[in-house]
Amino acid sequence: MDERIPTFPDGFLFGAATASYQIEGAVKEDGRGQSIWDTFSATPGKTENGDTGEVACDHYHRVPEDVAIMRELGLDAYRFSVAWPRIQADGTGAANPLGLAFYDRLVDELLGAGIRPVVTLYHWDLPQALEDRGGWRTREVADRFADYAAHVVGALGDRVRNWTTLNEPWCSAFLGHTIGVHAPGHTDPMEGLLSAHHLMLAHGRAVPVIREHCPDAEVSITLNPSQVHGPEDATEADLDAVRRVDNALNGVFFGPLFHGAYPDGYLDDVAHLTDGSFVHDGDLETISARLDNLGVNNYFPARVRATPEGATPEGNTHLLPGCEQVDEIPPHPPLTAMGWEQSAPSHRMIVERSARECGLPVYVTENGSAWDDVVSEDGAVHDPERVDYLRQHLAALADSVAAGTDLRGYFAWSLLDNFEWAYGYDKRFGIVHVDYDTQVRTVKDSGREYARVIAAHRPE
Ligand code: PNW
Repeated sequence: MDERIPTFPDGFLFGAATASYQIEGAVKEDGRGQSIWDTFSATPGKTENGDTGEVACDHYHRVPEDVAIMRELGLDAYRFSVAWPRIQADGTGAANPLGLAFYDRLVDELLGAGIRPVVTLYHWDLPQALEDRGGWRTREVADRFADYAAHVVGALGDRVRNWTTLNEPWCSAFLGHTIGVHAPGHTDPMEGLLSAHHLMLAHGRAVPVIREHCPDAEVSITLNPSQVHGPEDATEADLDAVRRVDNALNGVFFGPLFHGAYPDGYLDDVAHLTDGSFVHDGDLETISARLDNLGVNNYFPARVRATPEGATPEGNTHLLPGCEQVDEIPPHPPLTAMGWEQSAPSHRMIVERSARECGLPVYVTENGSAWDDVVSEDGAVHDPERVDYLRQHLAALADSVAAGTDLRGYFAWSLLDNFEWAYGYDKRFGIVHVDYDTQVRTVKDSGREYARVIAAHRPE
């Protein structure tokens, strides 16, 4: 194993990330309303073992302890998300002071520990009441999101400068509305497209609102672009499959956000679903509002080919609009516990591509891997695979920065083992282990390794 410490320039931000529904628990406390993930996870068959976020890591009651762990690791920054239904139980109207007070305490605790808060406004917990009115399938939700943003930034904008509108709108739109494995669990290609557009519209409406309430804000969005690989001996049909999947995963967001238009050919590839009339005059101007940086989450690359004539498509990618004749092909080993390929070179490629597309500074806002971790007899959690994954990915990113990529920071996913959505608590991504019976936290070997990298960047 390569034990050299990767070197990043001065000021490079080392952080860790979480999301509200995955760690907070306390779903009925202090006036929190129901979210689409409460509904989805309570629906039989939707999550592994019927797991829900009802208790999760009980972070809602453990802020001082969790911030102390961050301090012990030496983190510069902590990326967390605000639960919309804590601020507006039904997604509209006045802000709930008790909901705001929780994030207020969290921010103060972080600042007291010298840790920069990096706040995401939406990491998938839409108020159920808005879902009942059509959720992301409707344009109206964009205005609701801008109002919600005003409440949160109005309350925290005097202390928080780093604001991210949405986490991974691709997942909200297409895992939630087309593939159906995330809340609200629908399986309609057109719903995915509409939702993607309305998510971007919500983002675009929120950007000026954030700036108004926090004039020195650094505003961003976090995407989950994926490097798309074809087979080694790609035919022309395979290359067209790669192009289509690249549009369906990446271009569908890069285009409107950074180029003011859907990518060339995309609306043609989805013409069997829509005439494009969901794009209203002015939408693309709203969506392409100027940002200060881009967040990139990446875990694994996509590998696809054209489905052979007459065959049934393999995998889920063929469900995506415009990708109907596409096969997923096997990932290259070794795989993580998620079955995901571990490719640091692909990670570097997609970070560089993202930087070119947006023309802005980039942060890796999530990256990490899941393994079947256990606390061993010595009381430690030995996770050599995660240590190796971390080293490989940091090394690839350090090389990229040295080659001129404007990458400003890295956030490990995740600070804590947590509720891994449809996979429930089976899949552990933390650099800190959580015992869900006792809520005891144990820093894993990977957490210690990350701390070692961070410490090496501190002045003597
Ligand atoms: C991200 N995919 O989700 C999320 O931002 C996190 O909340 C999550 O815990 C983490 O990655 C690990 O899964 C993704 O299937 C979920 O392509 C699924 C996919 C990508 C990202």
